[in-house]
Amino acid sequence: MNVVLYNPRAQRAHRRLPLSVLALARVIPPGFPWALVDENVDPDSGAALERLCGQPDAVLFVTVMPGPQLRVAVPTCRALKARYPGLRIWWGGYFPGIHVDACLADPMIDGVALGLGEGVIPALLHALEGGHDLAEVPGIAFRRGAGVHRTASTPMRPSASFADFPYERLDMDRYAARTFLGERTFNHHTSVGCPYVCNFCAVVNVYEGRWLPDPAEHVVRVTQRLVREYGATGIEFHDNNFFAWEKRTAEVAAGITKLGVAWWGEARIDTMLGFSGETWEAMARSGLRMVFYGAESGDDEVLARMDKGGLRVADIGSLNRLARRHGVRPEFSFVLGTPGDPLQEAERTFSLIRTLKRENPDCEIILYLYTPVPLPGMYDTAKAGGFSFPATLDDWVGPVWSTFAQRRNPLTPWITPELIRRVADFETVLNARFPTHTDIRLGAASRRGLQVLGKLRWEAAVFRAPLELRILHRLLRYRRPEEMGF
Ligand code: B12
Repeated sequence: MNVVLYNPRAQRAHRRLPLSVLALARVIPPGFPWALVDENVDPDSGAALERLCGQPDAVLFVTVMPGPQLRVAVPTCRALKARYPGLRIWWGGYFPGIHVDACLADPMIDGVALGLGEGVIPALLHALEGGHDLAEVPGIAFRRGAGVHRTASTPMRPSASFADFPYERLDMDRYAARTFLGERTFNHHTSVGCPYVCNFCAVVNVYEGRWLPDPAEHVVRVTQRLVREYGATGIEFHDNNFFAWEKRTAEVAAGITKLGVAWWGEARIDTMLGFSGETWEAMARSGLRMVFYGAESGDDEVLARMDKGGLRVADIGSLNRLARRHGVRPEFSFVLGTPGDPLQEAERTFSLIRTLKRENPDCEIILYLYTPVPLPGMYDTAKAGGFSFPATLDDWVGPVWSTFAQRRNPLTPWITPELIRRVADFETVLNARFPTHTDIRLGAASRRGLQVLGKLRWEAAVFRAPLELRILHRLLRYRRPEEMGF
C-alpha cells in the first residue's frame, strides 16, 4: 500500500514545516512506502499528486484547516477521486475533526480522523491493507449504512514520546523562512493541547483542557538540531500555549541561550504575570523576541463571559508594562463582536488599545471578530439567533463561508455592518500609525510615510472613513498582522 501525505496550499507567503503531516509520517509502520506533497513549497505538487495517487493501492492522507486550505483541498481531492476511483482519501486536522458530518456527506472522502493522528495511522493502514473492520481502528469516523460511525480514541500521548519529525526527508532550505525573527526561521511544536477551556477558542473541542508538554530537554535537543543541522536563526513555537508551565519555560530558555536563536511563542497573560523576575530575565536573555497573548477584550464583563480564568482589563496593562521592562514585545490579540453590546465593547477595546500603545508603542495589536465554535455559551446564543454551520463542503467553500473561517465575516446574528465598518476603520488608522513589525518587506521610507499620515488621525482620534490610509496601504501592499498569523 502506497501512502501519500498531502498538505494543501494554505496562505501566500507561509513557508512553514508541515508538522501535521510530518507527525503522521513518523508513525507509518515499516513496509508502507510514503511520500509527502506540500503544495506550499512544491511548484510541481499537482503533477506529484497525480503520479503518486495513480499508484496501485494508494491512500491519500490530507490535513485540512478551515479557510483557504479547505478551498484548495476540496477540488483537488474531488479531481483525484474522479480520476482514480480506487484511491482511498482520509482527512484529518482541525476542520475534519470538528465538522465530521459535512466531510462525510461528501462521497469523495472515505473517512476522517477525529483527533491526533499518531494513534490512528498504524491501525488504519493495517486495517485498510488487510480489509479488516474499520470499527476496530481508534479515533476515526466513516460512513456505515445510512449513518456515520465514530470509534473511541486512544489516550493522547505527548509528541516527544514518538520519533522525531523526519526532517531528513524534506528539502529543509525550502522551509527556512525570512521573518522578523531572522533570515532562517523554522517552526516547531512542543506540546499537545491547551490546559484552558476559554469558551470561544477553536481548540477546546479537540483537547477539552488537556495539555501534554514535551520535556524541556527534548525541546532543547530539537532546537539544537534545527540550529546545527539546518542553520536556524529563528524559531516560532506554534504551540497553542508554549508557556503554560514556568519551570519548563525556564529550563528551555536556559538550554537554548547559547544557541543565539530569536524565538516566539503563545501565552496567557495571567500565567506570564505570575512568572518570576528571574524567569523573565532568562527568557529575554535566551532570545525571546515576541509573545502572542489572547487579550480578547477591553471590557471586563466580556472577559468574564469568555471564561478567561478571571482575567481583568487591568491585567493586560500590567503585562504590557512588564514585558516592556524586559524588552520582550507583546502581541495582543483581540476578539471583537461577541454577543451583548458589541459596539460599546469595541469602543472600550479601542480605548484600551490606545492606552497600550501610549504605554508601549512597540506592542503589536491583532483584531479578529468572534467566529462561533461549537462550545456551550456564546455559540448557544448564536444558534438561538439562527446561526448554523453549513452541512456540505460545497457550502463551506462557497463565497460566504470561506471568509468566515478567517474570522473576518462571522455571520453571527448580532453583528451589524456598522460594527464591521468601525473595526475596519480603527484598524486602518492603527496600522498606519503603528505599522506592524512582522511585515518585514515594508521599507523604512514606507513605514515612515504611513506613520506620518496615520499620526494625524490617531492623535485627533478621528477614525471614520480613512480612505487616504487605505489607498496608501494598498499601494504599499501592507500585510495586516492577522493575515500573517495562525
Ligand atoms: C501552523 C498553523 C497555520 C499555518 C499553516 C501551515 C501549514 N499547514 O502548512 C498558517 C499560518 C498558514 C495558518 C493559517 C490559518 N490558520 Co492555522 N494554525 C497553525 C498552528 C499554529 C499550528 C498547526 C500545527 O502545525 N500543529 C502541530 C501538529 C503536529 O498538530 P496538528 O496540526 O493538530 O495535527 C495533528 C492532528 O490534528 C492530526 N491530523 C492533522 N491532519 C491530519 C490528517 C490525517 C489524515 C490524520 C489521520 C490526522 C491528522 O494529527 C496530527 C498529529 O497529531 C495551529 C495551532 C496549533 N497549535 O495547532 C493553527 C490552527 C490550526 N489554525 C487555525 C486557523 C483558524 C487558521 C486560519 C483559518 C485563521 C486565520 N488566521 O485566518 C488561517 C488560514 C488557514 C489557511 N490558510 O488555510 C485554527 C483552527 C481552528 C479550528 N478549530 O478550525 C488553529 C487551531 C489556531 C487556533 N487556535 O485557532 N495556520
